[in-house]
Parts: sequence; C-alpha cells; structure tokens
Amino acid sequence: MIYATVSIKSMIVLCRLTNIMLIIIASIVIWVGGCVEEQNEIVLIDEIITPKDDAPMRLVPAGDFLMGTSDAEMELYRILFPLRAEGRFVNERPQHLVYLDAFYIDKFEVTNKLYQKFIAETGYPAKSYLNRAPYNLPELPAVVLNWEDAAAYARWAGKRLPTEAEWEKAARGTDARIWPWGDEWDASKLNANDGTGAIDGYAQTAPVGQYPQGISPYGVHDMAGNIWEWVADWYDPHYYQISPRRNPTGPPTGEYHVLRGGGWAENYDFARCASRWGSNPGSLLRGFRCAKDTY
Ligand SMILES: [Ca+2]
Ligand SMILES: [Ca+2]
Repeated sequence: MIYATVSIKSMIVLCRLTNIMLIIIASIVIWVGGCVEEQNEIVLIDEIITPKDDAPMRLVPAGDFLMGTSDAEMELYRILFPLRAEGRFVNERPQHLVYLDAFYIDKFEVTNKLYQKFIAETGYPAKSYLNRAPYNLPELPAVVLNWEDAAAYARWAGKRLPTEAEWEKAARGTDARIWPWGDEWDASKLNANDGTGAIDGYAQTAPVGQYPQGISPYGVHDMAGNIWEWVADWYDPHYYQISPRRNPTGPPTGEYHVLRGGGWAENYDFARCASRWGSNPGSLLRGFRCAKDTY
C-alpha cells in the first residue's frame, strides 16, 4: 500500500495525544469526585504457571484503559483501510474508558497438546475440535469451532474465558495502540494472511509464540493473528453505547459470542486490537486462550 507516511504519522501522534488527554481528564474527574480507586497493596507476580494445564499466564494490572476506536482514529482508518466500508467500524465505537480489576491471561493460545490432555482426562466429547492435518501438531493452537468447547476447557483448567474488555486490554495496554506492538503495521510480527507464508512463515496456523517481536505490552503472544479467539461475552455491535465503566461482562444474552484478534486467513484490519466480531461456529480460524482472577 502506498500512502503519505508523514501524514499518517502525524495522525497517529494526534490519536495518541487525544487518548492521553482523555485519560488525564478522566483521572481528574475521578479525583474531583472523590472516587479514587483503592490501591491494591498485594504484590502480584508478572507470570504464573497454572498447575492443571502447566500453562504460563501473564499479569494485567488493575486500572483504566481506552477500549474501542476514537473519532481521531477513524480519520486514520479512512486512509489505512480505504476499501473498508465505514460501517465496518461502528461496533468499535464510541471509544470509552474502562476500569478492570487485575487478572491473569494465558501467555499463549491453547495448543493441541493441552487440549488433548483435557480430553484425555475428562473424556469430553469435543465434536468441534478439529484434530486433523495440517492443524493437529502439538504446538499449534487448538482449532475449536464451538465457544462451548473453549469454555469447557477453561473450567477444567480452573480458569475462565477472558471478558472482551480483558482481552482488549491484554492486547493493547493503556495507550490505545492499534496493534499489540504499536501503531505501525509490520507483517513480520504476526501470522496473518500472506498467501503461501512468504512473509510470516506460515500459510495456515503457526506454533504458538513464534513472534516475540509482536507481543503485547504485557508480554502476551499472538493477540494479533494466528487464530481468532473466543471470549466470554455475547456479541452486541452496539454494546459500547451502554457498557458499564467497571469490569464490563457484555450483554446478558445474545445469538453469537465475540471473537477477537483475527486469524491466519485475515488481513491487518482484523488483526487490530479493537477489531471485534461475533459469529456462529464453522470455521478453521477459531481457538482461544484462558484468563483467571488474581485471588
Ligand atoms: Ca501467514
Ligand atoms: Ca490469536
């Protein structure tokens, strides 16, 4: 894609300044209102290993972050994604400030190795677990078409699926960056659609953790690309208009659950941290990772 680099960088700087101002204003409002968050005096370690599935999890500290897409970012997206209809981004707006308690999230997508351990121990009949070539190597992410199969694994592991807000904060941190590594697209930092794999090395799913240069601010891998990830929430494209300020958990019911992060067959638009989608089962693109509380 050819575009005006200087102009785009200026717009990114504008987006960052706008976001910083929003956070400062919100902090002042909270302070004036006497609503200063209680300080958690418990020291939490950055990385833990959960005993059931032996999976590393990264800490995402408590605090505010900006969720969704701002008006300033929309101006940028009109340049970055000229072929996308503007209505495509409606479900990411308005951008809003969200407070989340601290939580842990899996450092990697759940692999075939772990999902098969879950099935072996429980006898769980995962009809939608596609354990076949070329998706069945141990370190590849488990392709789990159904949300219920992802949730069942999480329960077995003593965890849960992340909320949609937790997933987005774990992916982009507190500066509202576009992709987990920052604001400039780099096709070598994730497994996305590059045809035969000439750029990122993989034409289908990649073993988890292959792109350490593309990790999120909290050290979480493959939040962009490789495989779409089921999260706990039901999908409502208009939910951000009514989302609560603290620990949102999505609408009480719905037709589909939310998927996040884009997959190996998607482009750089869907790999954005704010991109959201809800859908039925039925694709080779879907997996998941787990979260858990810190207490
Ligand atoms: Ca690829
Ligand atoms: Ca992913």
